[in-house]
Amino acid sequence: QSLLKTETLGKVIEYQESCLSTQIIAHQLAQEGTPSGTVVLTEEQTAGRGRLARKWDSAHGKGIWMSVILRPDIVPHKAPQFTLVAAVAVVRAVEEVTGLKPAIKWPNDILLDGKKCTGILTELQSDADGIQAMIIGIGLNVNQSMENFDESVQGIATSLKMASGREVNRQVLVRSILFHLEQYTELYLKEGFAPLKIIWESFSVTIGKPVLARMANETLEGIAEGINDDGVLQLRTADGRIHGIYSADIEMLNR
Ligand code: BT5
Repeated sequence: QSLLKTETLGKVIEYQESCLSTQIIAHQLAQEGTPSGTVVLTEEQTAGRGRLARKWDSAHGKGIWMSVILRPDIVPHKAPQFTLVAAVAVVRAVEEVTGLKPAIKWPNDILLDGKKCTGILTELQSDADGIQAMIIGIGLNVNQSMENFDESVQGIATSLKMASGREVNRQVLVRSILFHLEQYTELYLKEGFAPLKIIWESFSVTIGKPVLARMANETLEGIAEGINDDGVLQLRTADGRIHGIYSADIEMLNR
């Protein structure tokens, strides 16, 4: 903690050896009024979660399983932008600490060699007055070998160690992620999403490519033209129409 180079992020740290999910702990702490910047860390999650109640495989001692509580003064529909802000912070930290060059797949995946090394999950506590707390969950595979992953993700997941061939120090990484997350959050609150959009697009593998966007009730195929100033994916279908995609699973089509 004393080694952190941040003003507010990580001034309060809740660490547990094992838990169901750092998101659950973060929600509780947020409700109890914990300050903005509180960080929850664990070695192991027994019920780590992704979007839509999907499972997040969180092997003991092998990854960064972290939730960050922020209380930004923004309207709820801007919250998904924070998933993109957090993704940029993680990519910068991974580059800085390991020299690897990860790519971002809209909205919440970070890839190395085409496989997923990080997932981000942004959840909200809001009421009539607006956002009370935003809980940004970051799951980063660090020191797993293939056999540390659940069989169900062995074909699609990778870790920093698998990509670089070296063990990576998780404390150094956490420090770097929190530093960049604080810097980018400040930039966002001062200047809006526009400058972050440019940085985000420079790391993106989605933009300019043919993709399938799977949503709750339809699937669209098209070219991912870019993201707009709200972080909404702009998908151009064969008929030339542009669709704004707020939430979807994206499959890259290699054609
Ligand atoms: C995500 O969901 O990618 C968000 C994951 C967020 C995890 C963090 S860990 C700290 C905090 N506490 C939590 O409980 N959660 C957050 P989604 O886009 O829905 O992707 C989920 C899918 O990713 C799963 O259905 C699997 O296919 C795949 N997956 C699961 N575990 C994985 C892993 N360790 N590495 C790579 N892929 C994984």
